[in-house]
Amino acid sequence: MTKGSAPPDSDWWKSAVVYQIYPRSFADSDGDGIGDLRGIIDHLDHLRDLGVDVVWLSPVYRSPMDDNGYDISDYRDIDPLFGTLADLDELIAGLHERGIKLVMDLVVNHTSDEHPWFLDSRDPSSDKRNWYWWRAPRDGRTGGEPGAEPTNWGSFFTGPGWEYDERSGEYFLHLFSRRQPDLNWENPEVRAAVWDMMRWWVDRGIDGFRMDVINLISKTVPLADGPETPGTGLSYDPTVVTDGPRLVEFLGEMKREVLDGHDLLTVGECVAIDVAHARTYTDGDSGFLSMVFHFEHMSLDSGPGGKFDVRPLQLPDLKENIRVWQDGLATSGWNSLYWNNHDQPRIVSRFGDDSPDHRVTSAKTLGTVLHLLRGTPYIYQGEELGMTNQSFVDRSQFRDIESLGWYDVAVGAGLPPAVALANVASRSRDNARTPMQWDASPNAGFSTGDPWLPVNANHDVVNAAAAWADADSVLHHYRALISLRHDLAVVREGRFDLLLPHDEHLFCFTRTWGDEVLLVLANWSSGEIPLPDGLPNLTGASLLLGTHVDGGAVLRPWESRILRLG
Ligand code: TEU
Repeated sequence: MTKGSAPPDSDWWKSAVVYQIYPRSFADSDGDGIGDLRGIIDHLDHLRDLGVDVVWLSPVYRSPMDDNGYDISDYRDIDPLFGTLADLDELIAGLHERGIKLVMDLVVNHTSDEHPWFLDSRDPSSDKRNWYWWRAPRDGRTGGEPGAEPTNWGSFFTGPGWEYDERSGEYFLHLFSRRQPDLNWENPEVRAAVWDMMRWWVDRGIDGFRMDVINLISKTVPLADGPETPGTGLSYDPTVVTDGPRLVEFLGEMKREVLDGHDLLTVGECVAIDVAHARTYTDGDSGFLSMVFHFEHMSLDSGPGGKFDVRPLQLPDLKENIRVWQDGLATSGWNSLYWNNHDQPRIVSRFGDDSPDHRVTSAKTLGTVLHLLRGTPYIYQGEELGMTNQSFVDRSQFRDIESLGWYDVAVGAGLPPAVALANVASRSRDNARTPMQWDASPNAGFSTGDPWLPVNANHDVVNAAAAWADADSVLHHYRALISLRHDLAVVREGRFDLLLPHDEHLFCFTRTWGDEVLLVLANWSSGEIPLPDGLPNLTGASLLLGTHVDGGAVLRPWESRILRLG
């Protein structure tokens, strides 16, 4: 089945591969050091030739950029940093010409504090006051004093989730930065305004929505304190604000008001979600979304202190988590599959081995394991090149509000700066946001100006031009993985069965579709491993794709094989 030949069906995204673009860091066409829409338009053939079916575009809307665009001040316009609506229309046309669909980012749990809705809402007598969460200080406390916040909810970016407004003597809720006030979805006017905006984009020709922290939009009313996180005086327990009592109702309304009848890809980013909720939201008959993003596999290498409480990954933990989601959504719902995005460090540096000896092989093997799972794979820009983490050696190099927030609070609480720096350096979102590496020229072909974040020094080796020219590159391996999904029903639909669950270095599983069985063998270490007992009979097996051409009884460091069993 070649791309786009399948009959139009509402589940088209089950055979699709999605490519995420973080516009600020993809390609800069006007030399201001910040990526833009024309830069993306200039590189559409890279996406066509890679073979992806969908582009997910992180926000390009008008924004004061407090959180790089996830703080929107006008949902129906493009920020001049990124271009114009005409550029966006040209991007939609250019993608569609190449058989690629466009999914836009929908950020409606919160707006920017510069959005007219919020500017109006600041006035207590405004009819927009109830479009946000305004509350009086905690009983018996004076506004602005520590502990006077209406609830003890912590922000995802560290610190209290409430900001005091002197003028009105009340607080407003912000689960992210204080410049990202949360919308009050209890208010039907808010929902109607969001549906109208979404329809406006659908009418403009887009093919779907990636919905930012969508399982935060329903808060439990009355708002109440959550369980305190030890040593913080705040509650960072995300389940206090996730999967609220009216979320299913709101998603049902969204489906009726916007999604029905449009064959859109809809993926909900869902903090702290579990399999059961994911099944409810994505069930093919009774659900509302095509799929969700969960974070469980992204927190297996961090401790109770959260994302920056860095711990080594235990491979059996990862295998078990993937089995839980593969089995959990095997008969109802659908999985999204990702290692990378604009909020996570580079996977080859995190789960793989980014040393010169093993970077390419481990990047290929990480791709093999992810793309041979059942679900819709997401490739984050640069993942197809095996891009690595940046080497951050000083606080001043970070730009990410989450990283800087955590660093300052951690050091303020007594963590030695060197330890805080090391933790942030390995997990910062800025690792994902260094400029795309197009070639070996000074700014990696990203910009003729001064990039907003420095280009990774290894761009002399790790870049698209070199990858296209090297048949054995990570990029050509990803092209082959994408073709396997397009061509083989067993890859798209086959049942997943994990093998050797407790093995600490091997990740092996089968996919079965009718009498076709694929076996995936992956050495998740930088050492050689002999093929273990407990594998299916390999007699007559044929190699569909591997990191090494010749088989043999030993798996080389980070080697992986996709075998069709005889
Ligand atoms: O991310 C939500 C979210 O939970 C992450 O920010 C999380 O805190 C962490 O970085 C992931 O481990 C979404 C967007 O993807 C992110 O870029 C925004 O900053 C955030 O929402 C607020 O809009």
